Amino acid sequence: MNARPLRKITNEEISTMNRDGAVLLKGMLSQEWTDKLTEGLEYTRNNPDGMSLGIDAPLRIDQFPSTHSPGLKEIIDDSPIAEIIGSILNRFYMDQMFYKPAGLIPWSPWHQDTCYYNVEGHDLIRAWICADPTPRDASIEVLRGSHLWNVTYRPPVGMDPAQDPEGAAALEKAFADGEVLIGRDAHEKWTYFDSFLDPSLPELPDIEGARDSFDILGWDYEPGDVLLFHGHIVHSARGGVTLPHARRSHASLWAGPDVHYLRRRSQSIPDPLPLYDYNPMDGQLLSELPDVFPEAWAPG
Ligand SMILES: O=C(O)CCC(=O)C(=O)O
Repeated sequence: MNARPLRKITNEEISTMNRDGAVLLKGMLSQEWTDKLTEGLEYTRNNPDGMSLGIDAPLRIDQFPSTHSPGLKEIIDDSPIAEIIGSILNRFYMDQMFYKPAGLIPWSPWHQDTCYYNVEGHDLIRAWICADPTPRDASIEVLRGSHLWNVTYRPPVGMDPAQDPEGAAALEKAFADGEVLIGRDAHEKWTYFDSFLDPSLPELPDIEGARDSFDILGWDYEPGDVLLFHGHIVHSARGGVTLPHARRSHASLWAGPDVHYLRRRSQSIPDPLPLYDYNPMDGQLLSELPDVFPEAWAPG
């Protein structure tokens, strides 16, 4: 299948991405790639692993699905996504599936992605693609420009120290002792609830309660489009609407030159499995670990 996008990303789209922190690229992927995406997502849904959350629930989330779904691996390795991202950034970090069956579509709450991962840097971009037409009411919304806010918010997941002070104290100690809070074994069995709701991070404002006070961007999405958004941007996926078909999305995270490892107390998603062999140091660039994060695409 052709690894080239249907068209080139324009300079205006790159400027919009840099200014707003998100851009919807219309008509980038051929029908063959959308079919491959559907196949890959259905495979993931039918083959859950220890990190699958909400099997048969209205919101199913899988982590690193391309490590076991052949179709999604093709999407990461061979589809135009690498070139689209590569014209801006060039290392694949990880991917996720968000599967919402037909019927009442649940919300994915407002959050930033950076606080979930043991990485830091400005050159972090998410590519969100969907196998189904998705009206704005069920698709991603972002707070325009929030990728430039110099704040990391508390993720809306994890063990709350107010509920379990002893458990929290043990995690605080482990962190102070230099441990990675979510270990290698998480790749066998793990959910968001195994992470730590870091009390030192500020809570997100009540965005839904005061929508008019925020500059919110959203889009109607058609299969073949590629939504790019910055890893640090505040975003959510809307819900509460009824769709006659499923809303099956795949989000991959890509890193550029300044992205480095940073052990976080708020880590809510395991490190990529091969990274556990390297014991990376805080500040170590991902580009210094080319066996784990090879260049995904280069011009020419
Ligand atoms: O697709 C969704 O429902 C949520 C996606 C999301 O929040 C993300 O990719 O970070």
